Amino acid sequence: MKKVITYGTFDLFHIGHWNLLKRAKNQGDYLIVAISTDKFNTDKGKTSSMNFSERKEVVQSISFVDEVITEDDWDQKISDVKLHNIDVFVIGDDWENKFDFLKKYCKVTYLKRTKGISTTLIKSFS
Ligand code: C2G
Repeated sequence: MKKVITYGTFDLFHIGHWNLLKRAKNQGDYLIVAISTDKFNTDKGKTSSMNFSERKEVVQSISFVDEVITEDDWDQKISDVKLHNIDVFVIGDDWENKFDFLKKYCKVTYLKRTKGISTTLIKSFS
């Protein structure tokens, strides 16, 4: 079984998140999504409209998402990859090269972001 992991806040879930998760799942057979806690969001300089449990509930409800874990800090990725026997790390190309250090442990794939949609944009309409 080929295991894939990806990380994110997934606030105000939209088609960009959906496309990323769908393509991430297509890289293997089992998809783990690590969702940023509210505290880690502040570390990332982000405030989300939806709190952690709301964001987790949405992502967990997606049929092709197999497991959801929490993302508490920047430094958990290597231990996550080892602990969960991850084969592929996937994230959007806005992070291009930022996680190349994981190449020692698993395949690293940066996927094209979906154009024209972002949580910031959605917030600007509200
Ligand atoms: N994404 C995308 N297209 C968009 C918006 C987002 O492909 N239009 C992708 C991002 O590239 C990311 C995922 O959807 O892979 C989640 O996006 P965010 O919730 O903004 O996550 P981010 O703040 O980038 O968190 O440790 C890594 C961080 O937790 C990543």
